[in-house]
Parts: sequence; C-alpha cells; structure tokens
Amino acid sequence: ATVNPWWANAVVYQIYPRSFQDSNNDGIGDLRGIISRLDYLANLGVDVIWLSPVYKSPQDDNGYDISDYQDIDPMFGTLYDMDDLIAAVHERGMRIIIDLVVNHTSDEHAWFEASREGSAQYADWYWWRPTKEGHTPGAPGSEPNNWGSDFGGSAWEYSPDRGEYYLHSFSPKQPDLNWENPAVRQAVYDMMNWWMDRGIDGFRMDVITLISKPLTADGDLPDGVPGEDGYANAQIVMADGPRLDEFLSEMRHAVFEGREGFLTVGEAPGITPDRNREITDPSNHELDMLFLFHHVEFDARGSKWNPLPLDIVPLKRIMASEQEAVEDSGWASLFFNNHDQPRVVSRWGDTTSEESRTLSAKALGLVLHMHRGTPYIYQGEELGMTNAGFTALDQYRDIESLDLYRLRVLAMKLSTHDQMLEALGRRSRDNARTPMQWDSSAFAGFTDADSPTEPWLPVNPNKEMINASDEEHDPNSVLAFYRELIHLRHSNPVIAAGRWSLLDGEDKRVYAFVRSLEGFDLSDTIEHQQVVVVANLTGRSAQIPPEAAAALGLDPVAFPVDSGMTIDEDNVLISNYPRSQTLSALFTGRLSPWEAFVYQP
Ligand code: TEU
Ligand code: CA
Repeated sequence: ATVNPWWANAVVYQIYPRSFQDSNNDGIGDLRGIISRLDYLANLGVDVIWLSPVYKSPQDDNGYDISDYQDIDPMFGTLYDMDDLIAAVHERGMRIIIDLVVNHTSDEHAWFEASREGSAQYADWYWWRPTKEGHTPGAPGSEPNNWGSDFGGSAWEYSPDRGEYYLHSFSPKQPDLNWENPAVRQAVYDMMNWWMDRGIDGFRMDVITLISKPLTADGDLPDGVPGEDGYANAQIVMADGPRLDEFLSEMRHAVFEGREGFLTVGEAPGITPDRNREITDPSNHELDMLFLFHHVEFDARGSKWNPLPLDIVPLKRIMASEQEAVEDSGWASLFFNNHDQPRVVSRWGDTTSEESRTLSAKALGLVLHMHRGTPYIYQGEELGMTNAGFTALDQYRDIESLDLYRLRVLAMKLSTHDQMLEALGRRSRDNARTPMQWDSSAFAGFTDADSPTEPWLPVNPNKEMINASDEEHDPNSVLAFYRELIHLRHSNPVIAAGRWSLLDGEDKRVYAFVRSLEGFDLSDTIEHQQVVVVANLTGRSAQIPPEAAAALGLDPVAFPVDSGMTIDEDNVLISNYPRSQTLSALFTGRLSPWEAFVYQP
C-alpha cells in the first residue's frame, strides 16, 4: 500500500562519500566505493540515496566549497564513474539526489576569480562592498557591517586585488553568490538542468534559505544583533530573506516543470514550522521538503559549544510544533543525524554498555521513523555507530571545529582548552565523519587492512563491536531493526500518512504518540487505522503514562490489567525487546529500560 506523493513512503539514506568506502586505498572514500556497496543499501530497503558533494573542490570544507559544478573531484573519481553510479542505483530500483551548494562557491571557482579581477561580466556575481567609511582597508573593524561567519570571525574578507570586501557566510574560501543578479540565477538553473538531464533524481539544497539577503531601501546590508563573539550570526541575519519564495518558485519553474519522480529537499536553518508549511505546500511550487533544525539545537546553552543533557519534554514540544504545522498541507523531513551532527546514540542514547547502546539506538530510531514525514538515515546510524571518541585536538580535521577552537580558546577565551575538547567530543562534526564501519579489520573495511595509507580520519576503535558485517548476521542488531522500521513504513499506510498526535507531552521519560488514518480514504485497504508508539527514553524502567495507556486500550488506573483483557502478540508491530516482554509491559504498565514499540490496539 502506498500513498501519494511517492516520497511520502520513501526513506532516504545520506552518504558522506569521503567516509563511506575507499576503493583504491588512498584513505578517502570514492564513487567506485559507493557502487560496490549499493547492494547493502538495496538490502536495507532505502528508496533514495543522497550524496554529499563530490564536485571539483579545494576541499576547504570537505566539498561544500565547489570550484566546478560540472565536474567530479579527482579524489572521488570521474564524471564517467558518476554516470555508472547513477545507472547502478537506478538498476536497483533506487533514486539518487545530490547536494546542491549554491549559496556560495569556492573562491577558486572561475566565476569568483573573474569577479575578483573586476571583469565587467562577473563583477556583480558576489557580494562586494567597500571598506567602512573613514576606516583603513583590511584593518579589523573596517568591515562593511557586523555580520559574523558561521565558522567564527567576520563574514567579510578583504580582497587587495579588488580593493573591496566580499561576503562569506562560512569560510573565506566560500564566497556567497549574489542571487539578486539574474545572470547568477540563470547559471545555477542551467547547471541544475544539466545534472537532471544526466539522470539524477533531485537535489538536497545546502543552506538554501540563506540565498536572499536582507537589503535596506538603499541596497545596503544592515547590521544585525551581535552575539557573545561581537558578531551578528550571518545565518540568523540572512535566513528566510525577502525574495526567498520568489527565487524558489522561479527555480521550480526553470528546472523541474515537466519533470516527474524527482525530489527537492532544502536545508533550512532559521525557518519556522509555519514557513515550512508555506514553502513545502505543493500549491506554492517551491520545495518538496525542508530540514528544520529546532529539534537538534535546543540541547545547548547559547551555542552548541555549551551542550546540555537531553530533556525530552522540550524535544517533544519542538517535534510536535514541526509535525502539527504540516498536518494539512506541506510535508516534514525527519532526521536526528547528518554529517554536521554528533551521533544520536552518543548524544541522546546510552553507550556505556553494548546492551544499552543497542537498545537506545533502536529506541531513538523507532521514535524518529514513526513520525509523519520522510525519514533520513545518515550512514552508520543504522549500525548504531557512536561519536569518534577523540581526546586530542590533532585528531580533528573539520574546519568548523578547528576554527572555533582557535576563536573560543585562543582568541576570545570563551572556553578553556579542556572545556572545548569536551565540547568537541560531544558536538564536533567529525563525530559523524569517521569511516563507515563495514567490518572489524584494521581500517574497518573502509580501506584495505594492509593499505600503507591510513584513512583521512581515524577509524573508531569500536569497529570490533560495531560493524555491518557482524550486524548482517545478527537478527537482534540495530541494522536488522532499521530494516524492520523501513519495511513497516513501506507496508503500512498509517505510518506513511496517518495523522500524528502527541501523548503525555509533559512526561519526562516516555515519548508516546498516536498515528491514525481517520479521515483518510484508505479504509478498504487496511483493517486497522491506528497505531500507538511508546518509547522509554531512559535507562531506567518507567511507567506507561496515562494518555498512552488509554490510547493502547489499557485502563490506566487498573494496572495490572484484569484478566478479561485481550492483548495480542501480533498487534506488537515492532519492539526492541522480545514480543513476549512487550506484552508483559502492556499488562503491568512498566516499561523496561529504553523499551520502545509500536502497538496496534
Ligand atoms: O551546513 C549549514 C548549516 O546550517 C550549519 O549551521 C551547520 O549546521 C554547521 O555545520 C554548524 O555546525 C551546511 C552543510 O551541511 C555543512 O556541512 C557546510 O559546512 C555548510 O552548509 C556550508 O556549506
Ligand atoms: Ca579512494
């Protein structure tokens, strides 16, 4: 049973190519490596593969700095390898989308080089502004305004060649494109069409919500409210700018009109749940879905470098606001992990023992996948892979981690060395970027064990315990559980489409909700129209809270349930404990540590 549109039933798998599979033992993952692992993905059951950038790039930000949109970086392979990959994905009945990074290019892109030289044609392709009046060019404090880059410091870089500053929301090697210029937009659409014609099935659009910058009536870029580092965060200042809807619908028209079976998903920092509904409402012809960030940003004070332990009450409240906003139109994406986030099992689960790691990885996966929306799995999440466990600064490679260390510890003294290493251990993007753990060999099967070249980022030593090859053979593995979750979404329209309502929002231990298809015209295809999802997100036992108990059809006051009550094992659709134990939870009202299940009353 499927519902419309096609991606409402789909599960997407994100590949970070640099860390997925190395085919030539140079320590870096590549396209041939991905091709060799496609059967694994087909077996897992995913419908769509999203590739993080493989374009030609100086790799200042691991490929999010592109110097040629119509070529592949030699470290990953060639355009012909890409053609083979596209064909091999399609042969297996899957689709492939690629990252589209068009808020900025590399400073080594020909467009920027021409713009910096002041070529008449390209002069206006980026955001160039003069030195602040009465200030010395290039001196600190002479920048055109107070915007700060996401990787620390000013968002402006002085170019002696041109005698002006250019804007970069991220590193100075990632200058922002000027979307006000129609020639820039046309060049982007032409490039997108070129890729669509080559056979890809759509795009994940990097920070697409930053492309329209706020402008004053005189065309100036206004100062923003400064944060603890003295700068106004560029991402906040630029998010959801005045022409965003216009640009997105223009893009829809220029690239996707007349095409079918594609997927567009925008990375959307700074977008509210209500704006998500507008942008993803099909009648507005913008994007199919967006990644919102509220649910991965609330467990920190001020910045992510001051992380806080998980409190599930605000998590539930935020997820509810994201879900409820798109109840009647628009659509949600579902993710806890990506290449910028720490591993969810380390962040919100429990990795102190193998048992608790497995249980908590499954519980968190179940909670996420049973929401309404399109779930995204980040490579290794399906194995319950953990944070990197780095303890020294020289183990890190990520530009954000290294820049922020310099800024917070050395320049501004906002954190001590120890505090920052602790914060990096919990939040660095490199936590998600260690090589994929395929087996227990020296380099985890990512690179050959006898290769003289080590992987670009150290393999997690827990590859001995956590790896795909062992999990393939273990029916109780996290991998086997993810396969079940995907199958459930594919086979049960209540999970693909049913309405979502939160239960017991204030309960501090249990995350529970109902999915129901009432009001949907699918009753002829299914017998039951409602499922209840219950998850104890703690390592201690917990009581099934009252609203959940009522939804399960249990009498909340009369645990244990009187003998007249029938509870059928077949009605437990999935559980991270043996079905018999989940039945006893239903009889006693007590959930075991990390116990999570879906029950059809
Ligand atoms: O990330 C943009 C983004 O929203 C950042 O805030 C991101 O969360 C950041 O890494 C904070 O830790 C996208 C890409 O996903 C990221 O990998 C790139 O570095 C960035 O854009 C620039 O292209
Ligand atoms: Ca390689």
